[in-house]
Amino acid sequence: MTTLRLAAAVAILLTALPAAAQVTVTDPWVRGTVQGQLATGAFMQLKSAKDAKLIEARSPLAGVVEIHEMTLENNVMRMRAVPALALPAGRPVTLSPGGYHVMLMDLKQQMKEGEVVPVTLIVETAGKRETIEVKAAVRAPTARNDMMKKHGG
Ligand SMILES: [Cu+2]
Repeated sequence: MTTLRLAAAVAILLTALPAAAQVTVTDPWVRGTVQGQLATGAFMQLKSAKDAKLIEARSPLAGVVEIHEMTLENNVMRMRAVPALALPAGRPVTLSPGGYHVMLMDLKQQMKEGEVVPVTLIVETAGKRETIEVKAAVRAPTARNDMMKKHGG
């Protein structure tokens, strides 16, 4: 079992390395939470050298992580999970409050301003998967918190 896991880890490492420079992540941050709040969003700008898509995100501090999209439907902002977020070659894609975001749910601890949240992004380019480790800084839980209410968290 250990050997298998090691082999898997090496395989992931080998597939990740050649593509490591393909996607750049700028200004990653996480909205801070108040005590007892179970969900928040992670935001950043992604730019891929080649056509790619963000297919998955993970964090050790969240039990469930999804890629979400916010849309205006009948004058009401709604968010929903999307299976993937397209990253067109050379074009920056912004994850921001009110738009796409990485939803961190089932939070294991309070997100305090100034702390750093590790987030792993899985990006697929031409069938190959790349793992990107991101360190997102926690910012104040103020402003435009309305998106959180829709999750009941
Ligand atoms: Cu969301």
